[in-house]
Amino acid sequence: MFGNDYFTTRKRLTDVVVRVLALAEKTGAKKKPLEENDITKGLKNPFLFVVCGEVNAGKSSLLNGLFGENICKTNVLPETDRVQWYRYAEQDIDEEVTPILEERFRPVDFLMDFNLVDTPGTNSVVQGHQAITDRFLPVSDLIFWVFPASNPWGASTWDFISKQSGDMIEKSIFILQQADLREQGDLDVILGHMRDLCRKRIGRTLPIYPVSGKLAIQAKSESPFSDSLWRESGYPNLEKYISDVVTSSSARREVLGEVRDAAGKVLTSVEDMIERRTRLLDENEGFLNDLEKEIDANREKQSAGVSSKFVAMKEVFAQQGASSRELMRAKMGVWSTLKSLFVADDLPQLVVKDLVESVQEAVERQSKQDAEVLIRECADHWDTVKPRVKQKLEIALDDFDELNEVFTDSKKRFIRRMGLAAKQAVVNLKVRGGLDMRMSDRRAKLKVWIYMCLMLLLCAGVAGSLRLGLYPYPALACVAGGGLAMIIFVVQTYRTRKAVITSFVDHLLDSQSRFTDALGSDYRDGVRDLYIEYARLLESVRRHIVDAKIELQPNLEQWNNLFLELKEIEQEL
Ligand SMILES: Nc1nc2c(ncn2[C@@H]2O[C@H](COP(=O)(O)OP(=O)(O)O)[C@@H](O)[C@H]2O)c(=O)[nH]1
Ligand SMILES: [Mg+2]
Repeated sequence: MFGNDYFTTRKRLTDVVVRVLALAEKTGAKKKPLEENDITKGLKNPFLFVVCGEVNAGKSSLLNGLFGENICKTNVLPETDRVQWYRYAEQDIDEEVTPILEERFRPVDFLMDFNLVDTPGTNSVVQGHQAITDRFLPVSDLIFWVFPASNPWGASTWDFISKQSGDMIEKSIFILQQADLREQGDLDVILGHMRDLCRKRIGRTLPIYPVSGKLAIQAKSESPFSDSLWRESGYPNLEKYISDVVTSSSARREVLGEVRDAAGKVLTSVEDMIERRTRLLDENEGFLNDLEKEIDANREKQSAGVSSKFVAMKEVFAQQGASSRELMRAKMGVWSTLKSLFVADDLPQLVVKDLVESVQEAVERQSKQDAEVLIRECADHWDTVKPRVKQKLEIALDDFDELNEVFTDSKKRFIRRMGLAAKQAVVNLKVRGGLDMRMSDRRAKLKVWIYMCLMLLLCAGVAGSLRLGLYPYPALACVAGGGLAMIIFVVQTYRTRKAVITSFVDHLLDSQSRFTDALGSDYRDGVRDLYIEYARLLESVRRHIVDAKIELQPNLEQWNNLFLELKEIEQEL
């Protein structure tokens, strides 16, 4: 086919235009310059070739030879009086537009790119067809003036041509048809005369191609294609000329250039849109980061000053000191103490268990309150976040109350964490160890008096039963000694009880600040946990932004490709 370069570029440009429009649609960019005035339709406009000449000059045969299909009927008698306009359609349709113009639609592929106008003849008897021909000439890309080699001097064609304007002449060529009817020598003479006449009639010479439509049709119809006949027909030179016209047609190039420029403009607006969108997304991301920073700052604020939050612990410890004191007083009386000298004593364990339980309970109670306060803080903050997100990102966030459920678990976790931390902190205070030690010290001391008492009573028994010298005095003395030891035991029991209780309670009160300090890191972790849960509420917003960014990526790649392709097309043009 003629002008492959042109058609390849045009096809590429058409593809690019379709993709640029799709990308513009996707990015919301302006498509206007490409859609305006149906500029892209200009791309599809087929080339128009018009054939003029006398009846029987061989015009139809010329076209059949060129396009290799027997579309234009040929005849020794004028085939028709009408101007025939050959165009593409999916099936054969002949349509009489006026009594002298007929549209012939044919399912022949090359007609998509080339329309042909076959005229009946400059010397046709039918009036008015020249007016029709005149209508086509100005919009044509190439005009073939066909002369029969048998007699190229027919006045009607030469008259018609000399009436044409410079623009028409510019796109005209002469065809000396039926060249096979003449010897080469004759042809050379005829061509010389034609050039002279041409100069005379229109003031310049035009390219002249001596061809034989008959041989060209034969060459194409032979199987395999006959190269020698083809060369003999003179068509190769003519085809080359037509190809050059198609490829170098400045009007066509101009259309391609306009479409390319329009596509470039749309692409620029796509770039603007992508850039604007990227900037907006970056801004939104910054906005979201700021929100997250606010949340972080709130978290920091809430994590600080743990000790002040646990001032209530002071009371718990004081209370616990008092209740332990009661318990110890009750369990460290004379009888209990006496029993504890012989049977294992569980008092420290009881005291510590009681302590752990009440401290844990108190911390959990306090933590519950704290968690509620923290969640309320988050809710208040959320109330400020919602309208800002709505305004900036046009995303409607749920009410905090609807999200409150999210915090049920984290609240429980917070309380539990603090309870366990409290338990561990009490264990770390080592109250049990200290108490155990003091109790066993006490027992050791008290044991001495009890043993002494028992020994003396035993001695009294032995001395009494053996009636030793000075009877009964030694026995009585031993009894008295035993009694004294017993009295000392009782006194010591109370004295050491007081000492143990006092030191235990003092130790407890002293440890209180160490205790609250120990809770600090767990409290901070718990607060962080809650706030992580809170910040997670913004995840949908984050996802929204990330999705939009991901969506933007292929657009950017497409933009790049289209930009490069347009650059290449520009170079081809
Ligand atoms: N020998 C010869 N005859 C031709 C050639 N081209 C056309 N003819 C004959 O000339 C007559 C008119 O041809 P046609 O193409 O219909 O001419 P039109 O009236 O100008 O369209 C037909 O009988 C053709 O067979 C050719 O190249 N060589
Ligand atoms: Mg014809």
